[in-house]
Amino acid sequence: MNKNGHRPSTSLLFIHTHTNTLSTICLSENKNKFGKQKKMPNLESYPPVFRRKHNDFDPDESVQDFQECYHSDPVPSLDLGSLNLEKLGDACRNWGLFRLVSHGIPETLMSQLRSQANNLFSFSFETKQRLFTNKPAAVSYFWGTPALTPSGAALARAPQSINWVEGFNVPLTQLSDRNQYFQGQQDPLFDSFRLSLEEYGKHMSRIARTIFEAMVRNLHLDSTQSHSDLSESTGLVRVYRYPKFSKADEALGMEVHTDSSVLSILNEDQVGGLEVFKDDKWLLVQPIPGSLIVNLGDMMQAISNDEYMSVMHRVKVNKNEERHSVCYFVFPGEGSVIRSSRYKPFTYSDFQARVQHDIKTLGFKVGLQRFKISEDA
Ligand SMILES: O=C(O)CCC(=O)C(=O)O
Ligand SMILES: [Fe+2]
Repeated sequence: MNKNGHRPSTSLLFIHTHTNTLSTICLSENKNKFGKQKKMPNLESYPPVFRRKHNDFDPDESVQDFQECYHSDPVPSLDLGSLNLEKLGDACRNWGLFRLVSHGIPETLMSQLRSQANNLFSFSFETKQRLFTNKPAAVSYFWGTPALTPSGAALARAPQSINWVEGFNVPLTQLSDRNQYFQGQQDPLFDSFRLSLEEYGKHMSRIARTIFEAMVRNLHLDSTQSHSDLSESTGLVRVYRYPKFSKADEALGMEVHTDSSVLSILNEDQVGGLEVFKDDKWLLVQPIPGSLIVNLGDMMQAISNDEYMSVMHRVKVNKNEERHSVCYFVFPGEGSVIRSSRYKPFTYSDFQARVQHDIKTLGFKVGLQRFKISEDA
């Protein structure tokens, strides 16, 4: 026991005999499994519907809170510094998702961005709504659904269950316009967040373009024609906070979906919760510090003529920890027509309009099926 009456954290190493992989079992008291001190939740920062159900916070709950932290999982891992085309092709065909290492983003920038976003989330719900909802601001605030209109407002939709998430939607194009971005907010947090996003956005554009060009080579597509199938000027970032929820089995942080983008690049904290649908099963993608997760979206599946797949995924909520992630999305250039032998020619705007219509009327996205040549859409 230390002078506060707490037993110090303990960390034990185990070798899994069946896989020969190394895991750390983290045992801790009054700290979560990643060594962060547990804090009382700032309830007024949550949307009211999350507040009511949120919580049963029990400071002693961590006494039994130990977790296995795996250091490997079967998700393919690619090294951006020496991108192996064959490995990339396999990951895109069989998984539609891969882990990316040696991507060149300083770990300090990745964690700084998440922590600045967390500070923004800690504003009261009412403040977030007042500052970022239904205003012609570049940044918008949403909760309960990730489905947004092109201007960033939550999309009214046919009844469905709520997604256990809140987020900020940040288009990256006008980041240098300080006033437009945060409507002249004086708090230095807004400006430091904007500057980090600017820096982060440059890395995202570089990574997306490098991966996309490698995919074009792997698919033997005409590189001139494909160039506008990905346009960095469409890049946007969403930062998410997934509240913890004691009845984690009864809710999803984000419902089952495929992304509509060409590529999505995820930077998550160490809580975990992202699952992919692989071989008819849901598989938890283990968070690995410093790595990114790249998802292929519907546009990439269409560009590849269905050779690559846009992967189905979802986010589970955690009963002990809230989770934070930052996701970058990039799309085809405005007016760029996607042509392939399996789909009617369409632009991303056509696709987005169809998705929005389906969500409003049916409550869910139908997606690429709407554009398949054989289908009466
Ligand atoms: O937060 C995550 O892990 C995934 C988010 C996601 O799937 C999305 O924004 O489309
Ligand atoms: Fe997604």
